[in-house]
Amino acid sequence: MSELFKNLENKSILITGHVNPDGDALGAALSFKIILNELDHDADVCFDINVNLPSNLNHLPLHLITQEPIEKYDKVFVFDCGNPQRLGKLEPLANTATEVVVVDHHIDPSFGDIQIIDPTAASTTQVLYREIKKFDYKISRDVANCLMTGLITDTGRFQYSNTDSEVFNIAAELMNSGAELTKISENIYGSISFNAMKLQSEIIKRIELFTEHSLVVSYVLQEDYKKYNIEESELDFLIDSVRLVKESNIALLLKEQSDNSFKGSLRSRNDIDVQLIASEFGGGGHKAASGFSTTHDIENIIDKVKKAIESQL
Ligand SMILES: [Mn+2]
Repeated sequence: MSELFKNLENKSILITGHVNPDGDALGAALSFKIILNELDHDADVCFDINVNLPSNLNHLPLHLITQEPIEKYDKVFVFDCGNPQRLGKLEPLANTATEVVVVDHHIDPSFGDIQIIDPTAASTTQVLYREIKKFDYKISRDVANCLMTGLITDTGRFQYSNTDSEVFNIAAELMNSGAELTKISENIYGSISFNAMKLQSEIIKRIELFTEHSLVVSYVLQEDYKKYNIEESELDFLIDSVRLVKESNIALLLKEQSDNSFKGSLRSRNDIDVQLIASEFGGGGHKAASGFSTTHDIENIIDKVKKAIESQL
């Protein structure tokens, strides 16, 4: 039996993950919630969500998310989050819990009484899937769809370098359990709003190529969100357009925040480790995909990123 399903009797349980959860954090947390419920255990799912969740994840059973957690839990399960600070306003609940279980695929999570971690796994839902397979449990369509969502989003629909044969084997098993691959992919990648499309054309016009560093950069400003009446969370797909540029191996997309700081998304398609670049700004993630926040201006950020690239050449 997996550690995940031990000692749950009569315990108050919280399931959570990083702030503003993505498809992997949500997919893992919601599938775990459904499984616990099926096993007759009550559990709250709650995140620190300070922007609206992107509509391309609304195929997930988001109604299972609790708006307000209780004051204290016996057990806290944390998915897709290697650092307690990334729990945001839910961090105190992890600190006061009797036991914290971390399931993750980031490198060296800095907390958790029990850690179920594989930094080589493509997604947290992959790590969770392995644990589920350790006992006799029939995965329902709802659980399969949640797990598949994490797998699809964290592998860039089975295209990033973290996609290996195990990922395909799990995806095949999830389809046997009823996962709706086409429906999920269509919602996540196949449909964006008209305004998002128009804004994308501006972002593409702004692209700059720095040949020497094999770097491509673009940015979104606060005024863009106003002009196109669109929320930042609806623009997660933009980095995938920016990274298409053939002449570059590293892509950077900067998004201005309401306090005029910037959030940066980095992608790499060669040996350059963008997690190292993000860490220069106190950010993190994975070798091929990382992110950070900074108060530097665009010019300074680009300079810093170039230097970080040089140090890896
Ligand atoms: Mn993940």
